[in-house]
Amino acid sequence: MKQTAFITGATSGIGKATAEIFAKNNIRLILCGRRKERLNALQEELGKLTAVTTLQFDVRDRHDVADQIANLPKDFQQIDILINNAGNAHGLSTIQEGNIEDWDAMLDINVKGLLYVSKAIIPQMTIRNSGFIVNIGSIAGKEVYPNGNVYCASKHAVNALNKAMRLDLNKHNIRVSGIHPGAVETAFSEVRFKGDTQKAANVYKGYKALQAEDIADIIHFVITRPYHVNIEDLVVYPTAQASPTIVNKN
Ligand code: NDP
Ligand code: 8X3
Repeated sequence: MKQTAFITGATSGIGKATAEIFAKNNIRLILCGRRKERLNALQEELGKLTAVTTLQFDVRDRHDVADQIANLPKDFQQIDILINNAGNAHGLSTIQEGNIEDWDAMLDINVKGLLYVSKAIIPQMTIRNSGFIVNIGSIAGKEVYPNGNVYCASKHAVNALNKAMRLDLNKHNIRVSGIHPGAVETAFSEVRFKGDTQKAANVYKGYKALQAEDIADIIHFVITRPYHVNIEDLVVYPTAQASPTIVNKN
């Protein structure tokens, strides 16, 4: 039987590339994001390869998240794979100069949003005693770097929640995997630097950063291992990057 995957942050970057590789491999898709026109375009394109439905919500709105997931079309109600990917960094500054709205956004989206979506989906997995959850963390969830403070804290929380899910869901045969990428060339830096495209482009200049497709490929590998195999934690760097702050640039 075909599996159904629920992907948050499917409108861009890693989430979109994951939707594309899943579609090519006949996985049915529930694609989520705030940008409706992008969701429509994906439904049109990937709908040629697999069954696709979309949900437009902000992961911060827990009532909307719960309502929309509870009211999925009947043939999309069973979710086999959850990809908790929606997230971003907002700002890059010292703790003393940090912007409180940015802190709220990162904690509300990256941590609480992930929890709201998980809370709406995990119970059906525990009833069936099967399911797969992939949490997209970051190297920022493994190491703290200067000026990364609250983004790093949010991703450390994702790392902790990944471990917590693995422990609590163990008796339900639910597989849980955390993937922690280094620099991936997506809209991530544009969001972090609030639309400053020059500053964003500099992050990926002088070396070959990871591409969204590299991470999507790894996610697909992780979810297609035999049932008895659970890849619990993966840290993925570009070859040129040795730590959050050490990048071998030309
Ligand atoms: P993108 O900016 O390309 O994608 C972010 C996605 O998250 C978009 O689809 C966006 O959709 C969605 N999103 C953001 N905020 C919300 C919200 N409030 N509600 C619902 N959806 C939201 O970045 P990436 O693909 O790079 O990021 C994906 C994940 O990977 C994030 O969790 C990020 O922290 C993580 N990551 C990224 C790295 C990188 O270097 N790029 C490295 C390590 C981890 P929309 O705007 O339509 O809502
Ligand atoms: C994104 C990678 O190093 O900018 O999570 O935090 S980093």
